[in-house]
Amino acid sequence: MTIRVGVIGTGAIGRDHARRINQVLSGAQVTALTDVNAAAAEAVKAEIAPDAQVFETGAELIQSDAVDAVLVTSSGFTHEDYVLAAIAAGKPCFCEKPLATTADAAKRIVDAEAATGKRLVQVGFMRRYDTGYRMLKRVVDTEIGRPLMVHAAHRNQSVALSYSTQMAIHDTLIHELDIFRWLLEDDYVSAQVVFPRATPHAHEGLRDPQMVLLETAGGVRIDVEIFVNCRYGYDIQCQIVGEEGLANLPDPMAIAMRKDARLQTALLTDWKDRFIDSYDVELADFIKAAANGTAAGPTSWDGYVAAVSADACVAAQEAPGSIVPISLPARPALYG
Ligand code: NAI
Ligand code: ISE
Repeated sequence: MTIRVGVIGTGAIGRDHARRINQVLSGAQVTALTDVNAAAAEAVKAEIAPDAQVFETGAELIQSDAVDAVLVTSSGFTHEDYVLAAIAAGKPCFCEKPLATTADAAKRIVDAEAATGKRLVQVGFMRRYDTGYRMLKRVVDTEIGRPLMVHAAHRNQSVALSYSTQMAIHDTLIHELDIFRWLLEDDYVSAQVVFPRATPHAHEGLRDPQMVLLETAGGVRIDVEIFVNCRYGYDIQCQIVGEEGLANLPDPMAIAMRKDARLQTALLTDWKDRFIDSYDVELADFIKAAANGTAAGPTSWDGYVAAVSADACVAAQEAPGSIVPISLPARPALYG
C-alpha cells in the first residue's frame, strides 16, 4: 500500500520532508503540495514530486481524495487550522514543531483529537528518534541512578532577521522542552529566564544568548543555554548528572583529522544535517502508522505540554529572573 501524502508548506523543512518521502523512504508518495507562496510549491513539484497536484489552499489539499495523510510544514502560527482540519477529515497528520504557538491552540487540537477516540497526530519532535538521544535515554534509565541535574545547550550558527526573542522559546527551546520530559519522564513545575551579556552578533531587537532554568515535579534542576548566533556551528549538548554517574549526549560522528600540526574535527552547521537520520526514522514511523489509519510517536499531548511550558518560558523572558509556575490539566485517557 502506498500512502498518498499532501504537504502544506514547502519551505526549508517541507521541501526536505518531500524529498525524503519520494527519494529515501518507501511506502508513501507526495501527491499534493501547497504553499501561500505558490512558486515554492511549484519548485518542489518540478524538482521532487513531478506527479503531485499543486493546490491553492491547504483546506482544499486536506479534503482532496488524492490525499490519505497530511504533512503540516508551514510556519508555526499556521499549524492549528491545518491540524484541526486534518483531524476533522479523519486523516493522519504529521505536524512539525511547534504543534501550535500558544497553549490554548494546542489544547484545541488535543480536545479535537481526543474526541475522535484515536490518535491522528504526530508532532515533529524528531530528537526522540535520534540514535544519540536514544543511547542517552538507555543509560539514564539503567546506569546513572536517579537524575539530579541537566546541563544543556542549543546553539545555532546564526538566524534570519525575522527570528525574534520569543522564537528562541517557541521555535528553538521547544525541542529541549520535549526531549527533557522524554528523557526524565517528568513534567516541569517552573521556569526562569536570565539574560547574560548580549553577543554583538545578534540583529537589533533579538536578545541572544538566553539561559532557561527549569525545575521538574521530581526536583530535577535543568539549565539550558539558547545561543542562536554562536557563529562556530550547529551544536546540541546535553549532560545528565545522576546519583551514581553522569551521561553526555554523543556528538555526531566525525572524522578526526591530523594535518598541519593540528588535530581537527569538523562541526556541522545546519540542523538538516545534524538530525538527518532522525527525520528519516520519524517519517518512516508516521507512514507506517498512517497505513493503519492512525498516528504514532510524539503526541498532541506532548505538543500541548511543550506549548504550556513554552508559554511559561516566554512569561519568564518578560520578567527576567522571576520564577513562573507551570501546571497542567489532567491528561486525556487517549494519551495514557
Ligand atoms: P520556512 O519559512 O522555510 O517555510 C515555511 C513555509 O510555509 C514557507 O514556504 C511559507 O511560504 C509557507 N507558509 C506560510 N504560511 C502558510 C500558510 N498559511 N499556508 C501554507 N503555507 C504557508 O520555515 P521552515 O524552517 O521550513 O519551518 C517550517 C516549520 O517547520 C516551522 O514550524 C518550524 O518550526 C519547523 N521546523 C522544524 C525543524 C525540526 O528540526 N524539526 C527544523 C526547521 C523547521
Ligand atoms: C528550527 O526551526 C529548528 O527546529 C531547529 O532544529 C532549531 O535548531 C532551530 O533553532 C529552529 O529555528
